Formats: sequence, structure tokens, C-alpha cells
Amino acid sequence: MALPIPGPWPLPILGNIWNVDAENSVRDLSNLADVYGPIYKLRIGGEDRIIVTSQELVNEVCSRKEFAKYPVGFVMQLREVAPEGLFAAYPDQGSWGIAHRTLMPTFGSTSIKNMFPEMMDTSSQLLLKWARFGPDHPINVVDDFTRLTLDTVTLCAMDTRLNSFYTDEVRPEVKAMVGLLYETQQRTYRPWWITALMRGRNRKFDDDNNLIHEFAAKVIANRRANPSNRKDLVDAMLNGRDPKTGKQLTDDMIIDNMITFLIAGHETTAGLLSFMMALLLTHREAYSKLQAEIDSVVGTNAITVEHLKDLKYLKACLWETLRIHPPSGLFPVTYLDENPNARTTLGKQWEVKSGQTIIIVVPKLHRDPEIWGDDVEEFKPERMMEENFKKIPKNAFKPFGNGSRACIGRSFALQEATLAIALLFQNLDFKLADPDYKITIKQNLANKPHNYFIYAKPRPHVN
Ligand code: MNH
Repeated sequence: MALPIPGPWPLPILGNIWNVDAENSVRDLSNLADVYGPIYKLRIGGEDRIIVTSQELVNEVCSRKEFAKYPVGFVMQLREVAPEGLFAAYPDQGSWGIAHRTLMPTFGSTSIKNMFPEMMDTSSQLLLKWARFGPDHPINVVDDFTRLTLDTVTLCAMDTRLNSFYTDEVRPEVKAMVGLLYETQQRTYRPWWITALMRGRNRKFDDDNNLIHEFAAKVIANRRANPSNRKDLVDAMLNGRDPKTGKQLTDDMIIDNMITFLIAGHETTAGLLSFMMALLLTHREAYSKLQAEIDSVVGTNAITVEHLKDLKYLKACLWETLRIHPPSGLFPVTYLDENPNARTTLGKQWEVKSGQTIIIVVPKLHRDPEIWGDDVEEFKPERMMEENFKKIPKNAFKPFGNGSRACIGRSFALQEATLAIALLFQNLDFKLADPDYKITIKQNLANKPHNYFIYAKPRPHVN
């Protein structure tokens, strides 16, 4: 027997618009789970959505083949920006398979090692900036990590220097991207007929969209005019071939994927770094343990790519940060069946219809007490050390999404974050500007902490 799925009562036409604030959807969807339990439903933007938060239910929708990513909500809106990119593609879209198979090897951990010099370049700029400020200058952590990740992904995926550390002013391409993401988020929760009436906003959206596309097109034109034998991501996109079909990426696919990497690759990684710094500075024991590890593995030597794999406690800190504060808080899967009248059940008791989308709330999943115990709210990197990490039940930890549509940039992000933290902790000592600081979250495309400030002092051995 199918049980009704609980949930707040939807208003006619507007649905549950008042239950979820577009700018705090992850927080609100987490809180609703406290009221309605690990499965509930909402009506958002005219569509019924099922929300799941327990490992048991997430495991079911992430392992059953009939459930797969389909662009809805925010991802659907992003199709206005990058329809040919990996992130927003339909499951059966040919351009997804071509780009996925062509680019997977380049995003693998072996190829990512080739990007170490570029990552060292941008991380060193950050280190230099913080070191030169001296110990009395308050540092805006989130802003500077966002500069770092934006410059890194642009250098690695577009062979272009934004030089964000040298200006306070935000570049027009970056402004355009931020504008696009803001409006995309707003459109997700706003009825389409209201959006259609917002002429001024829509014109700005189109202008921003054109500007970012022109930026990417210029990168392609530049590389073609100045051929290089660098084996980077730009080369893989321009010259790589899909092993299955023998096809190459079209210019539209290259442009949309470059834009996708900028969008998917910078706020997420900046969120990870900013949360990690905040957690380390509020957990001094972990801070000291991490610093000791870096001193014993790297000492005062220049960091090489070979050092990174030996930083095991650092890795555990990254995983534990992604558990407590996953920068990507939500991802959707849809029950796909060719028969529009098909029905199935979840958890053996809740009915799901063909075409129905289920949203996974990642921070809530990462706090399932059945999996993580009573200390779910505590930052304990030890639980993520390799021997424990291996024992985590299936689909209990999902910071990078699911299956073939999981994050392609995972190794990229982890190498970038590992290097940045190792370099900073090797050379500087940190303390919070506000000793009573408590982490609060600001949601954009990704979750990041609200701005907070720290002081950085060169460590004695570096002087
Ligand atoms: Mn990333 C997909 C999280 C860094 C490029 N990324 C996803 C998904 C999650 C995610 C979750 C799945 C979304 C969904 O199911 O709708 N990504 C992260 C996190 C970090 C991150 C938490 C950093 C930390 N991502 C990066 C970086 C890049 C990148 C860096 C690129 C350089 N991510 C992608 C792309 C996809 C994706 C591209 C879409 C993959 C696909 O659908 O084939």
C-alpha cells in the first residue's frame, strides 16, 4: 500500500513559495526535514518535488538505474547559459557523451598533476599577498579564496590570467557570471510568467550571457591563432576526440564547457577552502595536527606534486569539511520511464510517478545520525582518515553528486585545495580576527561562509 508523502500544504498557483527562500534553499529544505521527516514533498515553480535526506532513501535513488539526473530547477535554468555544457545536459544529449568521454582522461588524477605548476602559480600569489599584509591586517578569507579558485580555473581551463589578486575591482566577465548565476537562482523559484514580465532583468541577463560567451570564444580564437603544444584542458577541448564516436567538440560545446567550468569550478572550491579555514581556526587541535603533518611531510622544502598524497590528515580535513559544509547542497535525480503512466515505490511505501524529481539535501544526509553517530555536528577529521573512510556506507557521503553525472572536476578541486592549504600552513600562522566567531552560511550557487576575517603571521622558520 502506498502511503501519502507528508509536506506543508501548497497554496493554489504559488505552491510552497513561502516555505523556501530562493537565497537560502539548502537551509530551508534542511529545516523542513526536521518537521516532516526524511521524505517530504513540496510544490516549487509549479512542479511537485520529493525531498529526501536519509542515507537509506538517498542510497535507493542513487543506486537504482531508473533514477538519473535530469535538468530541472536551477540546472534547467542554467540551460539558458550553457546548454551544450556537461552540467546542464539532458541524460540522452549527444554532446554530453562526447564531452564526457573526451575530457574524462584530462580530468583524471594523473593528468591533473600536469596542472600543478599553474596551481602553484596562483596559490603563491595568494601566499605572497597574505604574507605581505603583515600580522595586523585583517584578511577577507572568502574573497581571497574566491580570487584564487577563479584565477586557477580560468588559467587551467582557458589559459587566461584574470590577475584577481592585483585589483579590487571585479572584471566584467566575472561580474557577468555572478549576475547570470544570481538571476538563474531567482528564476528557479519564481513562476515563469513573472520572469517573462521582468524585461529589464531579462535584458541584463542576455547582455551578461553574450559577454561571457564572447569571452570564451576569444580564448578559442587566440589558441587557434597561436598554436601551442601545451597539453592542458584547452588543448583537450580543441583537439581531443571522443574514443567512441571519433567526434570532436564543436565550438559551441567548447564555449559552453568553458563557461560551465568557470561556474562549477570556482565557488564550490572557494567554499571548501573557506569552510575548511574557518573550521581549522575554531578547532585548534586539528589546526596543530595539520601543521605538524605539513612540517613533517614537506618541512621547509618547496612543495611538489609528490608531497600531496602523503598529506593524509589534510585529506581527512578536506573530507570532514565537505561532510559538515558541502558547498553543493542539493542535487536532483528523476524517475525516468518511457511510459508516462509508470509508477514505482520508494522505501517500499511511497509512490513515485514517471517524471517525478527527487531532491537530495546533502548537508542533511551528511548528518544522518544512523550513519555518523551522535556527534554529527562536530568537526572530527579522524572519522575521515582512510581506514574509517573506507567503512562509510554506500551513498552516505555525496559532496560530488552521483554516478556518471558526478563532478568531473573532483580531482582538480582536491589538488587545488590541498596545495593551497599546504602552502599557506607551511608558511603562515593564522588566528581569527574575532575570537568569538561562529560560522554562518551564505548561499550563492554554492554555499560559502559569510565573510570573516583572520590575521596571518609568517612562521619563524620562514623568516
Ligand atoms: Mn563540480 C558536477 C560539486 C568542483 C566541474 N560538481 C558537480 C556535481 C556536484 C559538484 C555536487 C553534481 C551536480 C548535479 O548532480 O546536478 N564540484 C563540486 C564541488 C567542488 C566542485 C563540491 C569543489 C569542492 N566542479 C568542480 C571543479 C570543476 C567542476 C573545480 C571544473 C574545473 N562539476 C563540474 C562539472 C559537472 C560538475 C563539469 C557536471 C558533470 C556532468 O554532469 O557530467
